[in-house]
Amino acid sequence: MEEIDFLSGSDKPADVEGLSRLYSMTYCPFVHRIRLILTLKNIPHDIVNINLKDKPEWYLEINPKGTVPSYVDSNGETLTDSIVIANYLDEKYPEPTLYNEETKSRDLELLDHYSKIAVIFKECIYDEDKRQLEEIVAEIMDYLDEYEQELNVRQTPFFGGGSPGMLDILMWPWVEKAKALPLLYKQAADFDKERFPKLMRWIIEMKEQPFVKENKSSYEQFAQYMETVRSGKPEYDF
Ligand SMILES: N[C@@H](CCC(=O)N[C@@H](CS)C(=O)NCC(=O)O)C(=O)O
Repeated sequence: MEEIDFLSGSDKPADVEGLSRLYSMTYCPFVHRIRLILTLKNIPHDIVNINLKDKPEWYLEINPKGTVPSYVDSNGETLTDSIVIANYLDEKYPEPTLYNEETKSRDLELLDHYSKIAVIFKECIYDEDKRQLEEIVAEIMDYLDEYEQELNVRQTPFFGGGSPGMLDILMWPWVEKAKALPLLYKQAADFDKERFPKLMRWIIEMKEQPFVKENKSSYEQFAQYMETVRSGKPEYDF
């Protein structure tokens, strides 16, 4: 079902007995968060892609905000917003658990701060940030200092400890897509790898995780997709 993009005028695809459903859009980083969790926790589900430019009417009954991701559990419970869905899945499917009690409150704080990076990223990909990319990357690096320091304090490869936890997973989609920025800006920008030795190691370790590999998306295709969005005619297939 995943290949089709459902748009206005389409019929809602029938629910599959016993399966939960993720409403998705292939290039959405917020959806990517949930796909990572569904894979890691081995949760049976199907995926329905929504055309966000021309949304099906029935989708607004599931999520009146019209955003993806939305998650409809096999028991009919409906959740919207990636962090709400992520926390719900972690409670319902505790294996592996994604929070450590000792670090949970700091994780939530860091997650909250991370939304600043997500906002900058969004403004960049929609061509709303007219600064030079070098300046934008400098600002992102300033935000990332806190994460480098945190890995130094924790002395573990992941924020979650010896294996990825909630913060690692919820941060990842933007890291994986970061190389799209120079393509979209057609400008180079130096990321100071020496300033972030722990984060650079973290990226290598994250890339090695089977659930990350399974959901890997190409930043080149993401950039191509964003070019089509900027031109007003989003295309989902390359
Ligand atoms: N806070 C939401 C943000 C979701 C979001 O912005 N999704 C975008 C796609 S990446 C979307 O659905 N945009 C369509 C729209 O806003 O109409 C979350 O964490 O799930």
